[in-house]
Amino acid sequence: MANRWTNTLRERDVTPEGVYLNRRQMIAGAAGLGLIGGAGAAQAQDDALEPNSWEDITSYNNYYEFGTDKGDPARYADALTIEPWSVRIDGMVDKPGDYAFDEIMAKMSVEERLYRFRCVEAWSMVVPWNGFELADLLNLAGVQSGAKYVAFETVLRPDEMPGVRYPVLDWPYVEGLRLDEAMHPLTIMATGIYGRDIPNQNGAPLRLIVPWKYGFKSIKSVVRITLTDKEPPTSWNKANAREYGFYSNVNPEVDHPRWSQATERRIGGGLFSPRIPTQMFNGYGDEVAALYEGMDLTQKF
Ligand SMILES: Nc1nc2c(c(=O)[nH]1)N[C@H]1C(S)=C(S)[C@@H](COP(=O)(O)O)O[C@H]1N2
Ligand SMILES: [Mo]
Repeated sequence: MANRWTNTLRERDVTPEGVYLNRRQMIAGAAGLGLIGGAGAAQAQDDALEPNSWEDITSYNNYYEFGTDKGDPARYADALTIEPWSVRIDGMVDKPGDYAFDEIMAKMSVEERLYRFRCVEAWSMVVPWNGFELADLLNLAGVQSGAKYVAFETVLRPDEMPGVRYPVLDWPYVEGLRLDEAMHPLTIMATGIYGRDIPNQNGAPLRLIVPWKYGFKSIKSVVRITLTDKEPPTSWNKANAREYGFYSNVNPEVDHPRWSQATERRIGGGLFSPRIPTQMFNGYGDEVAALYEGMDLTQKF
């Protein structure tokens, strides 16, 4: 059960903007409401966690397969065919195979997670995701004892993705996590936002969300998940290893070689709103710092 982490969720945020909950995400809203007032309510909030508007979240995006302008994904991602969809889960699992999206959804319990989201470019948002814990999906496939890492891959469809004709990245977009990071209860596969199906520009029909890491770790439109015993290659690290490490935990003390990571610009705050301090592990240190005990985070960045 996920209610250990309800400190990330507040009642008034469950259905802001009066959005209609559709069937697929309905469970999410219900689960969310059921979880209110649990242990998390007592936990102090470091900030108000005001969610960004649907408009902000769905119009200011990074999804380079559709272009590098922040408006490109909203402009072009509708062309992506998301039905039917399946995720190949392979490598070191007991039950490798193609898992149909609808079958996955029938087995997973979707809930609302209100998370900070911090891009390595030093802007941020707060997003009310709907999703399920990645651990539940991995357990469905049966992780074998030798597995140490999880590799992820985004769909690659040149006919539907105008951005992939440019060699900005080595397509398909790939990402990876250490197994303990992937199994952490904060790590989810998001399938909705504000109780609605996740829009294509945000990574439909399902994308990874790792709230304590820079946004580029949260790979979109996942078609393959591979359990492995070797650290998998990741797109931004392949593009520039000096600037983007495998871990990419949000860390205000480790600057990007070309800019400071000490502060961030919260999207939606207006042109003259002050920058806000960036928090270690994006504010999730109580939950995740133990994963990195004894590691030098300036070297393993
Ligand atoms: N496949 C894929 N996943 C991706 C990206 C991308 O270009 N392609 N961009 C990443 C980056 S840099 C960020 S900040 C987030 C943006 O997510 P959002 O558009 O939902 O805010 O998606 C991440 N996942
Ligand atoms: Mo990003």
